[in-house]
Amino acid sequence: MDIQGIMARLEARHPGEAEYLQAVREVLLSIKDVYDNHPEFERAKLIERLVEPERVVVFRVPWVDDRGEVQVNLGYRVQFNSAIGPYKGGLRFHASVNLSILKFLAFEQTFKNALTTLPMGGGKGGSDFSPRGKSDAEIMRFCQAFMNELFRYIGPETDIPAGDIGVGAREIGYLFGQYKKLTRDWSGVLTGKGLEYGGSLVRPEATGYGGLYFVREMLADRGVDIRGKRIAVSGFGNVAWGATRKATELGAKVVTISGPDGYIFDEEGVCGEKIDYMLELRASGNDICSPYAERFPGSVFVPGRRPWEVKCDIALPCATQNELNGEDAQHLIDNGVQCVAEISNMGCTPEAIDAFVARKMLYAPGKAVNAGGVATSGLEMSQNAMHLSWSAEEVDRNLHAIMHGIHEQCVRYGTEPDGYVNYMKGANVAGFMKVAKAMMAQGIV
Ligand code: 2IT
Repeated sequence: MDIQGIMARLEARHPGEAEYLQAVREVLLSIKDVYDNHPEFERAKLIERLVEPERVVVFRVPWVDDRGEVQVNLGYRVQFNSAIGPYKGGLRFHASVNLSILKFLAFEQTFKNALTTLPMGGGKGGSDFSPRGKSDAEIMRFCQAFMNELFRYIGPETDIPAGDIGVGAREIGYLFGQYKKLTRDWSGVLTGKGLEYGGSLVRPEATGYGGLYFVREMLADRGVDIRGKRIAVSGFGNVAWGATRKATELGAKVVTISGPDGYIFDEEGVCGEKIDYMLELRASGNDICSPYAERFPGSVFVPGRRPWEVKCDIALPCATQNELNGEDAQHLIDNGVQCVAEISNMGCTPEAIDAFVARKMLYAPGKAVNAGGVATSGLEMSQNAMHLSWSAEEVDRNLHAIMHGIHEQCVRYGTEPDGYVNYMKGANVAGFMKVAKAMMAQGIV
């Protein structure tokens, strides 16, 4: 595989799409050897097809704010790959959203979904709409306006969106209501729904819980117990919340959470009512974590900085892409970190990953670690299709088994001759091989 040539052509065709190009480069570097062992892939121009989305829909979203002013945002749905199932992936509402970010997320989602073993293709969507400071009525009107266009492109067997940054249970409810009104169809077209209308138990917790199940297996492989470990978490949203809950339940101590305004250092641990308070912080719509320090006097707010300067055994990026760079990696390494696992998508920059892998440290990428979220969305789809709902124990048992299976795939495809498990390589190769075989079987489409 001529990685340089492929990347040069992609850069010329999609100039400035930095996150997308970063995600593609990482996967190509990981799969090169396997790919080169399959000349039939080259003849079928498999990579050239795989790196381009099957379809991208971009649309305007006009809505009226509380002052009566008309606002215009952009809406997107990137339908990246449907080789192994209908497009599946979240919607992100954030001021930073652009095509590059959604293409990287949809590309990653394709391999992540393959790793879950469930029949789901890769997609992602969203808008540059910022929920920060918006009223509930504004959120509802925006969601309705967004669905007024999106509904044409999605369906329970076509494309099933869910939440991501800025899209939680409330937004999914408004989106679902509008889809149903427009189509007169009650269907499992979105996941992350409320429990009263087809949602699945454990879906809110699933990304964080699955992440911790995965981390526990990574540590266990090296004979290390998670109990008593100090964990640095970033973010304070749904993913950080689930991760903090499960980490605490497993006997570890979470000493940080963070927001765009800085981070909270809590030596006593983010536990008990403090974890519930994360939900309140989130619901405030303010996108800041600083109020935590006023509420819990034992903790300290460190403005304008990231939590990776704190001494910890395990670092769990749970906020957004590229939130842990080479310098942060060096701080963590100097402070003796043992394990870094991305629960956010592409949480580490390539420089940070290189630093961890060069030292043969425990490092695992988002597409493996955070796959529990979308996997549980897949379980929600199954329940909707069967018109029944499973108990929390049943869903959690399935989630557990899926995360165990992903860990196994990473070990199988990522173990190097000296025994080091390169989780990035393992996840990329395992995910790629499944999608590649499905694409080969389906011809040039
Ligand atoms: O990044 C992700 O995997 C998600 N935001 C969840 C996607 C889903 O369809 O549940």
